[in-house]
Amino acid sequence: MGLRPTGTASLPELPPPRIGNLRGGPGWGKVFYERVICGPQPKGAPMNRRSFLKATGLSATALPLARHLSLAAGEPPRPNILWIMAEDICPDLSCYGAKGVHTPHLDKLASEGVRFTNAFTTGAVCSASRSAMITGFHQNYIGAHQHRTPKNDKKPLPYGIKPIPHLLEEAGYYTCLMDRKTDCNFVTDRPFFVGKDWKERKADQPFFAQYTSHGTHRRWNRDPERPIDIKDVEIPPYYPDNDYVRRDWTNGLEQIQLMDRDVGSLLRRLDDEGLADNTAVFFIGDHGRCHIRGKQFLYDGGIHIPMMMRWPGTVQPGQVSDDMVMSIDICATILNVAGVTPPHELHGEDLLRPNRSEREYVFAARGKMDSTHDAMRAIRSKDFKYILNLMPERAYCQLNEYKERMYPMLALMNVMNMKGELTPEQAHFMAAKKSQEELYDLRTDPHEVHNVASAPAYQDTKRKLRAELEKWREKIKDQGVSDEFRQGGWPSTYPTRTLEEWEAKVEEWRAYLFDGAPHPRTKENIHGSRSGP
Ligand SMILES: [Ca+2]
Repeated sequence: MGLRPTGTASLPELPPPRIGNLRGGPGWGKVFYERVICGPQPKGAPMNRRSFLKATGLSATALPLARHLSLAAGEPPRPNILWIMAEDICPDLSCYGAKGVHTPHLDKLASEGVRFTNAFTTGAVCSASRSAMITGFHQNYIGAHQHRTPKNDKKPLPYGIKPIPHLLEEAGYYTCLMDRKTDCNFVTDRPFFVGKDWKERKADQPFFAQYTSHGTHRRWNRDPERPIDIKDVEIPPYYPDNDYVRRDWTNGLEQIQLMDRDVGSLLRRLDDEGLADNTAVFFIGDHGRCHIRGKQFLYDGGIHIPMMMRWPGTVQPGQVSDDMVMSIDICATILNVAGVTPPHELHGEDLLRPNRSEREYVFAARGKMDSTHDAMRAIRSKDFKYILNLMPERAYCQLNEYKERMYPMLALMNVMNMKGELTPEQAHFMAAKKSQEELYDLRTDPHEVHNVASAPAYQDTKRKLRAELEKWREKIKDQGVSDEFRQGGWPSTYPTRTLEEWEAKVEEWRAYLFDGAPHPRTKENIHGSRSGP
């Protein structure tokens, strides 16, 4: 596929059903399995399904068949699965080394299993990322990449793909959504989940529960129990370092502390009910942080997430993995835990798979955000990030009502940019247009502020990454950008306000951040846009 910004709205032809077992494909190594999974089992540890099969000599490939059989006398129960998500969060937890924040419950969870330091979502906003995560497929492949697709425009999943709660339900699991959020850009013939709480399951029925801790989505609450001093946090260099920015940043970290306690309560319930030993727990962010240049964009602030997994008796505790993993890997892994084979091979990889090879690249895409039209694609290795801007003619900070209503830093950075007070690294994101290509050398530029796409020394690297990105775009049947999409959406006029208007917004935010004033209006109508979430 070339870089032509054209495409149609129709989905591609149906691919052939996958034949055979998910675990049988080529290209897998044994690195992860040996290093992270299946460490020595503690003496006297409870035997779960996997260790039972291991002990009895059954191969892992026996798992999918076993789901059709009734449990024999003495066979251990199938593991429960608890998938915990936090909204809008990068790895800003103390176990990841984030400054100022204290997250003992998630730190403990990480210490009891494996913590991934290079985990990324495939999208940078709720519905696109969650559509991918609940199916195991990149969101563009399933036509679910536009946030938010209007209700009447949502289509069923193509190719016979099913959301994983349906696959687990069909395998006998009790599935429950313990909050109210699924937020996907497709429709299904029945709700994703059967119930609301694992306590409603039948006796001896395993459960698959999903819970999102929503507080980390703006607006944030302060943490009176453990307030954080703004002097104790670390501000990325792409933001101005002043008290206004530090206060906003710190408020986000205090909300993360509240989320940590929320997750701690849920984990304590597993303990109290005697379920922890036979429950695989996943914790993940649904995409990056809700700050300017984070959520909605493909820099690490938008796609780098915390991710951890605990499964007593199977996943060795105290592990830290720097493997390149994606949020959609959780789907394949959960299906493995449950012993379920999906009808088509997922884009995500089963992290528990023996002989799994280490992935070199992860990929992400950005499409419509509410009614803000833009399109980006990204490939990331441990050393480099390449971003292809399919609509470089639009500003990064073109109108998006959500950001205008919710991000104090957007107002401040607009003012500082108009006054020429930003550093070049900070001003980059406030430009009226984008470069078509962005390349960052993460070895020397982990904050992605020095675009080296035009530097002679990086041309070979850029060509290689661009070629790999194009291969991926073909794989996901990327439809690119249609002329209609390019011209549509909210007004692309930039800047979105005058200096005086932005200065007035800064004062509103300053009163909110420092003086306890109410949150600025959240329903204002900007340039004729409609209010969107
Ligand atoms: Ca979210």
